[in-house]
Amino acid sequence: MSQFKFSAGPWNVHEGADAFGPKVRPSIPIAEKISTFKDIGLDAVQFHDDDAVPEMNNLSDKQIIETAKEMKNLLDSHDLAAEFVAPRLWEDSRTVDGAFTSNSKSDRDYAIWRAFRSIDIARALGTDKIVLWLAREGTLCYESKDPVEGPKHIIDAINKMLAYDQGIKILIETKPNEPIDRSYCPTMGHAMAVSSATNDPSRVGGLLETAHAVLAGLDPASEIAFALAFGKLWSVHLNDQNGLKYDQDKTFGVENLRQAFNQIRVLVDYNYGQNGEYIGLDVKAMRTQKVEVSYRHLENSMKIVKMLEAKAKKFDRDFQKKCVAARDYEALEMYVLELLMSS
Ligand code: GLO
Ligand code: MG
Repeated sequence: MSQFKFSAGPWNVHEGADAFGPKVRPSIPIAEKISTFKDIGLDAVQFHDDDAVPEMNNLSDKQIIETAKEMKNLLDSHDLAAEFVAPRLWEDSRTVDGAFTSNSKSDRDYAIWRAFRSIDIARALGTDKIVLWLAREGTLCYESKDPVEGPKHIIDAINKMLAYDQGIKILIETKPNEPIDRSYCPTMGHAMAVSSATNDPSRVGGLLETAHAVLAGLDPASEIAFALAFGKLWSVHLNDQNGLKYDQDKTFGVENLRQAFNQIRVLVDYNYGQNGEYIGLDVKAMRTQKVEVSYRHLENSMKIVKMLEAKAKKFDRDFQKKCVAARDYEALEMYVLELLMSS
């Protein structure tokens, strides 16, 4: 029996378009995705604000909440929870040069409007978690922005969100680059620093995505552990990444099994999930995958998490202690590899 609950977002079942080619699979309506999420064993759905409320820029604040309530009814009918809502601050023409950190005051005001609406939508969906994936908060041309003001704008925006709703929690999803060249909040260490500079650090934590840590040249398990050390790991996006390329969002564990094992081991050891946290899967199917099997990457990721969870529970701590006492880390390393390769 797994200790974990799982979630994914509608964007994790997609049409396969990439920067160099068009869609290769038909679009699946969100209601069908949600129903299939339940069938494959997910417990919750992750949302961008406009996944829950399409065309929200054209709706009144009241209409936005009413539409979100319809989505809540759909979730309830499948006995699924909403994990979080993330304002989509990277597609509108007013976020071309960043959102909270745009050089334009009116663009920054739009970003705050979207952030507040995300909070309204989260409340209507029954969650208190807001994820900030700070996609365009940084620079394409280093000299174009004040690099000291950038992080301060992010802190100001978070303070406004904390004041707008005294109960919400903000999870900063860190990523070093893509689509922005240089991000103002690239790692978990940055997220923890930003958290401590806000008006209520107890409500500002982190979400660590495996691929993003790899893109930063960091070890995902250590990034997870760092946030755990601060009591601020409130979600994860498990996936995998083959080195320093574009953000691949591969099935969890397929590239670096030992690194995947150590992510799960630290989550198991520190009883991740005890406060209702989910294992979020931020994975994308390969472009070659046909539509009939376009959920397989999610099912495989869940299966790999559970298999590694079983391995983590089997991990022989007495043997580990002996190796540590003898400082025989070659023996410990071999034990880990044998554990992973044994049936
Ligand atoms: C992209 C991010 C993206 C976010 C999602 C929720 O690199 O991983 O998928 O996780 O927009 O914030
Ligand atoms: Mg992610």
